[in-house]
Amino acid sequence: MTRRSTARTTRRLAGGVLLFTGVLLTSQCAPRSPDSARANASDAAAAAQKVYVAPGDLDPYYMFASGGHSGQVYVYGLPSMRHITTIPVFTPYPATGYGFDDESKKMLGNLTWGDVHHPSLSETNGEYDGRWLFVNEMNGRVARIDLRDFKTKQILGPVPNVSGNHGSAFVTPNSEYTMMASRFSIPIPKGTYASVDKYATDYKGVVAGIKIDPKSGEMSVGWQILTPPFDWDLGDAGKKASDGWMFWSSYNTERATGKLEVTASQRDRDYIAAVDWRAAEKAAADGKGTMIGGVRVLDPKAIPGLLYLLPCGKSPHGVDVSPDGKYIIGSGKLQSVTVAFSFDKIQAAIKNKDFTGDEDGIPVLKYESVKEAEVPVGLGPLHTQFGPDGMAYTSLFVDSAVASWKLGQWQVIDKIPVSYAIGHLSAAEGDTVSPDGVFLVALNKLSHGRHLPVGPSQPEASQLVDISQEKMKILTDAFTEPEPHYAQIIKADKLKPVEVYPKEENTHPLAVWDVKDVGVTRQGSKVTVKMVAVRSAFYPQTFEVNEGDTVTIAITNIEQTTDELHGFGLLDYNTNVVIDPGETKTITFVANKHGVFPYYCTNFCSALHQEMQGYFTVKPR
Ligand code: CUK
Ligand code: CUA
Repeated sequence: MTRRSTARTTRRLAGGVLLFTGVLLTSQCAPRSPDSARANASDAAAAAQKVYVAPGDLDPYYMFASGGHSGQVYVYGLPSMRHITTIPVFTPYPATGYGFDDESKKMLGNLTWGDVHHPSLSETNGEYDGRWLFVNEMNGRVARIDLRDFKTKQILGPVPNVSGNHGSAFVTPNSEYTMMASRFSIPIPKGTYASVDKYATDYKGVVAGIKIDPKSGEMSVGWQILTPPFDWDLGDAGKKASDGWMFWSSYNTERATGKLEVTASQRDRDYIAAVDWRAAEKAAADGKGTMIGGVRVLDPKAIPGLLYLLPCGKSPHGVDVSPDGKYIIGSGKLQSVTVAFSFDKIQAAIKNKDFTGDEDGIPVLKYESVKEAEVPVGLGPLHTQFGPDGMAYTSLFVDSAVASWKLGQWQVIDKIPVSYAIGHLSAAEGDTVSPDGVFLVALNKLSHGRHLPVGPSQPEASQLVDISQEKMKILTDAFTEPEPHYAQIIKADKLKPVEVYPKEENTHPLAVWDVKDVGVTRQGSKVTVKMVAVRSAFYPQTFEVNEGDTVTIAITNIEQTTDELHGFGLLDYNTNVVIDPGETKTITFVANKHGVFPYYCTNFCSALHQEMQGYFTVKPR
């Protein structure tokens, strides 16, 4: 049924494209308003047709959007732009009990916030394979979400030596690595003191490869490369022609401190780092480098061939590799062009030692030798995404617009204003080796009153753009919690999430599947409660401990029916977990106050959901 409705939606969309073309032709002589909200009625009808997903139909795409400093990932359907679910990653989320049960609490550690920037879907041969979603976070962490159940399964870090992990979590074309880089240089290892006056010499940057296990997706710290104290910004993995390389943009190559908006904007060009990650992998495997903070750190001065610098003007932000891997697009946010570097030319320059100098022993390639073209996209270019047939789309922060252009022709084809102040943009399968085109989402930084007023704390705006025609067109607005940085859009039929956890897969040592097996056991002051949740009761319905006991409650939801979730809210003990069908979750706490504490099901589950309750009694010492 799922597949049929997806096919139906896709067909209907194709119809919408035809209708849209007709409207374009007939509306050409009408005066064009820059504000799509005031577009004429037929334009609006055509746009509505393209985003409408009828009741019961399914969107043909998922969009995974970063939740910025909310620490979460938001899941949207495209083109409807409906928010479908939230995946808690770095922040507790009572709606699903994340951060309350023992396992997720342990994953979060001492940090209850994270700043998510770049979701990165796992890839096979440069195509999204629908297995995992990796997301980075500024406190030096990367998380893995399993797309089989849309749950966070691993949080790696804080990784030693990496301070402000922004240039992450871009994965390589066969998910060999997810990338990491330090936005803020510090003296390493962490904990080392050096006065800020010593910034240029004693502070260090790091770019790193985090190894991904090809079977399990489990991440482990791979290798790190020591760099001068530049601020590493964005990254992207090489693919096809440039497979085996990683790229990161930088700013503050001035190595300045103080008011960076002035001090770090002095040079005409900063750098893009080009890293031969297979060489780094080999050097690490050969035991080169030194252990710093428990990680193998490679010094590019001592190990030539690891790292080269491409000059890129000015204070570049995004660096994006074209679908064929032949071009590396660097966008200098303080200029009006985006630069395409040729991977072939980079290789030739390396071979011919076509260098203009070095930075702490790292060769700087000659700009004129590696540059393929400068594309006059407009003011404040940030990020580039790709469509089929060499189409490229660059976000323009200062212009508040998206420019489309073509690889190889290096000419702007169209430009569309967005509302307002665009950061990233995301195109359907837009950084795979075979982008879909069709849709692009502008992830704007300011919503600027385009929604019902909600007070000073305003959401951000995302706008769906039709890129199926040469002339781009805004179709609809949607809003998101702060702060959408990057997002990725994947064909919906690549994901086949489970709807219940099959009973036979539940290997939790405290799971019980029969109400006969529930009960309370005690070992000294440690109490273990094995509990079952099933419509519409908890078993046991009451249990008792002594004040001061350490209590572990293991709750198994023995339902095998779709959507039959149960919650366990325990009053006065700051506890709410939600247990999915077939899942076992544990909560451990000290019963540090005596009295009678009701617990109840927080997730509406049946007509008798309200009756699903019990009492936890704590006898005074
Ligand atoms: S960054 Cu936010 S607009 Cu963190 Cu990828 Cu460019
Ligand atoms: Cu179980 Cu409500």
